[in-house]
Amino acid sequence: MFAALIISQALTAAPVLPAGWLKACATGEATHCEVASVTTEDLFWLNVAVNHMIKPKADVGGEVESWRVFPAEGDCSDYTLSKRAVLLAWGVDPKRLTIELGEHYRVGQWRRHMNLRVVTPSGDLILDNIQDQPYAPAARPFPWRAIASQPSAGPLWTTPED
Ligand SMILES: [Ca+2]
Repeated sequence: MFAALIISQALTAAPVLPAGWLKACATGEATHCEVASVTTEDLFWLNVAVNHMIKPKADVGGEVESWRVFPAEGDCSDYTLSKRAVLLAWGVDPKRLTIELGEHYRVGQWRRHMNLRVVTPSGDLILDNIQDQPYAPAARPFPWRAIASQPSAGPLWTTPED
């Protein structure tokens, strides 16, 4: 209930994170985007902003999966890369950011999905385009089976631990 209230406010309130600034920072068109620190509240607002800036659209079947930063329309990979790009522009340590590639069980079948996992002082949080509220790995909204993960500052791709 509380989370639903926050999300409702987020969608009706004046933008805390201007969309143009987020996009410019992520694409390198704006410089000096670093912030002193990134709180869990900042992660929430970032997740809300990006989730509502990109119009949901699945990749066309049969084509190579496209991963883009702030396209007008896109899917989970595009939301994930866009959030990651903003956090890197904000100066977040790349070691705190992991792209999670896996499958979640939703609407009766396993579906390929991608999230951004962020290490915070109070534990990991996952930024997902499925919902605006970031969540802990133990509180995933759908059953999840991991395929691989890409720590920004680590090996290219690894088999995740969970
Ligand atoms: Ca994609």
